[in-house]
Amino acid sequence: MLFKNSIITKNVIFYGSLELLSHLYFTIFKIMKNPFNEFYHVPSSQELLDIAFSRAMKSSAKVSKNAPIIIKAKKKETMRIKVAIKELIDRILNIIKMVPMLDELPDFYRELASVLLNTDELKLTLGKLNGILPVLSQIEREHLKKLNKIEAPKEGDSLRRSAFGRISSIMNKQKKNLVYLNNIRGRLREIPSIDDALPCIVVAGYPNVGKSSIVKGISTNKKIDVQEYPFTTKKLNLGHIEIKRRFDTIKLQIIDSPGILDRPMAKRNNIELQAILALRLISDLILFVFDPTPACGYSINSQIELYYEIKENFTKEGKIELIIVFNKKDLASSSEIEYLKEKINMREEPLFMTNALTGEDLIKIIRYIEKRYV
Ligand SMILES: Nc1nc2c(ncn2[C@@H]2O[C@H](COP(=O)(O)OP(=O)(O)OP(=O)(O)O)[C@@H](O)[C@H]2O)c(=O)[nH]1
Ligand SMILES: [Mg+2]
Repeated sequence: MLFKNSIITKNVIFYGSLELLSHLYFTIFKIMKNPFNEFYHVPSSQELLDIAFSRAMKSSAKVSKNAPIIIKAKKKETMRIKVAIKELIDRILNIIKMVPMLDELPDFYRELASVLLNTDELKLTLGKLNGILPVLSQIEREHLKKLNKIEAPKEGDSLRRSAFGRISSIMNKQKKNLVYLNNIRGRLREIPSIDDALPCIVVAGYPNVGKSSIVKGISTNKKIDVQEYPFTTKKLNLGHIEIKRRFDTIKLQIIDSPGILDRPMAKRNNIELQAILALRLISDLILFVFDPTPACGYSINSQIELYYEIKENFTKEGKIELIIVFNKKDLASSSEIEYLKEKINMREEPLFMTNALTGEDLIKIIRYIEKRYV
């Protein structure tokens, strides 16, 4: 039966002999569209039951007018049971198919998914959902067999009721699984669609230093949330910078990432790990933001440690440029600035001192980026 191995079947469709499909698959994911974009709303078990039963009750069997009443009853109830079960099986299969195969996704999406959710739990949930399909078929077979032997129309009615009862109890046991899928859907769909063909700037740093204010100020994304407390940004926000040239326009991607604390990787939470993933897997240029003042609530020495960690681990031995921004220049004293400069060995490198609150000097970052990419 097809659905018995529906998860596996899906694999075969993508990776089997259907070369055209797999080609299409890789073409789509080469530009790294969020593969969860087509993970649509997952209905609740009650919604699924309501649809299935209402379609079943509206269905009509083809039966001649003159047929004996018992034949009419058999056909009518057979049709109702068949329609209800088919409706449920089709919809459950659709739900399973909507969830991309995590193991086959591009690194960025696969790793981000495993940060955002427990992938074993997801696989288990899909397995459980898949597991009820043969049970539903079994209910259909059993009841159709019994329907064949009825001697009065009333018996047909009660057989159908008994089938619907069993279907309901099976579906109700899936309540939690369906709710779970709908919840993770919300998280996964928030992952930005990164275009692999466009450069990607990742803005990183300690929490509350002004990363979001900077991205909001220099990109097209004006919806980014800025607040006075740390860890306001809990996910990756994508914005764009458009550079007009004489005959065309270049589009760059810029990612506002959550704050990262200076601590061992194993201790970092799922919010920080999203920023680490963006730095490791999609950055072409890193904008490291410092707050040289105590305003962000974290010590400058911790920020310096983080800076060195990022420089050592995510610049691919200098292949990825790291730009330094000293934000909150309106609050910073000259001794704070000098201390920071000395600690990070600032000599020739471009240094941007900004006030992202007013937008002052953000234009200098834009000019630098323009020069670099034009
Ligand atoms: N005085 C001053 N305040 C700033 C400046 N830039 C940002 N802020 C303020 O600092 C606070 C934090 O700004 P955000 O842009 O949310 O900082 P963030 O680094 O994105 O913070 P998280 O998302 O929590 O990591 C907000 O209250 C901003 O208004 C600046 O240049 N000067
Ligand atoms: Mg932020």
